[in-house]
Amino acid sequence: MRQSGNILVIGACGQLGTELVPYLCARYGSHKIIAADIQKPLAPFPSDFVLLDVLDKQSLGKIIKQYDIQVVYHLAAILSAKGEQDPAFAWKLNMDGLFHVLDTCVELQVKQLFWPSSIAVFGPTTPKTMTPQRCVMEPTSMYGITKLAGERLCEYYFQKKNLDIRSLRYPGLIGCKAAPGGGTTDYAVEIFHHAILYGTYQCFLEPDTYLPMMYMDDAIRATVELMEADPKCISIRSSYNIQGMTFSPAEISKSIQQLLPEFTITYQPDFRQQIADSWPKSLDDTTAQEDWNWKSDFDITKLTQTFLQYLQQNQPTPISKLNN
Ligand code: AKB
Repeated sequence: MRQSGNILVIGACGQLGTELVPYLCARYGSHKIIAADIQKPLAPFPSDFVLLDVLDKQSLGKIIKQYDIQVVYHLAAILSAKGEQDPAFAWKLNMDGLFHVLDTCVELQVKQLFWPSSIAVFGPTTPKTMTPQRCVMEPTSMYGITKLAGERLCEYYFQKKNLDIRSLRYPGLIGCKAAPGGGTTDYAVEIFHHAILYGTYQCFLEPDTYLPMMYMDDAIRATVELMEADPKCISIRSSYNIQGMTFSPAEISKSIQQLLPEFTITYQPDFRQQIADSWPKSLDDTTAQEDWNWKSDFDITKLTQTFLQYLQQNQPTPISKLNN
C-alpha cells in the first residue's frame, strides 16, 4: 500500500533522516516530501525544508496544516550516550516531542505516523541472544527509558485514538552518508572513517562487545516496507524487533583488515561500555518476518565492502590503501 498525501520528516538532518528524505523523494516525488529539523541541513535536500523545534507544538501544527501533511516520520531524539550527559533534557525532548507529535496527528487527522524505537528498550534482565519480541524490559539508560515509555504511548494512541502508528526497534544504524549523533553504537560508523583517514581507530567499547547492527539501506527499506504494509498485517503497535547483523569491535576490525590489511585498532572503554553491556546481542524478528515479510540483506562482509568503497569514492583516499 503506497503512501498517499504529503509526508513530513521531523529530525530530517539526523543520521536516518539524511538518507530517508532522498529515498522518500525518489519513491513518492520530491514535491510530496517536507523535511524539518531544528537546524539547517549541511547539504540541501531534494525536497522543501522547514525549521522546526518539535518542542514547539504550535509550529508543528502550523506546518502540518500548511503543507496538508498526511504522513509523519518523527525521528527527532536524543540518543543513548548523549542522553546520559543530560538525562532531564533527554526525557523532555524524547517524551514531550513524542506527545506533541501524537496529539497533533490526532487533532489534525494525520493518516499515519512512524516513530523509531530502539534495542535500548531492553536492559540487563532481558535475554541476551535472540531476544524475543515480548520479554522482560528494564532499560537502564535514560534513552532506553524514554523509548520504552514511547512504545507504550504509541500502542495507547493506536488503541484509544485510532492513530495508525508504526514503529521499529532499530539496532545500531550504520550509514556512510551522515554522522551518527551521540549513540553507543556510533563506533561502528566512526571506525570506517578512521580506517580510511588515519589507518587506526581507538574504540570506546571492549573488543568482545557484541551488539545488533544494521546497514542504513536495510533500515530504510524496513521502515518504508512497514509503513506500506497492509494495516491488517500489523500485529505489533508498540514496536517491532528487527535483526540485521551482530558483530563485535574485534570482528568488524578484522573485516576491515581483509580490505585494509594495515588497519589497527586499540581499545579504551568509557561510560558507553555499561550501556552496551545492558543491551541484547541479537534479536528474534520472527514477528516482523511473518507480518510484513522482513528480511535483511546486508551482512558484515557486504557492509564493510560497501562502506569502504563509498568512502574511497567520496573522500580523498589513495586507492592503493584498499586491497580489493
Ligand atoms: C544508540 O546507540 O543510542 C542508538 C540506538 C541503538 O538506538 N544507535
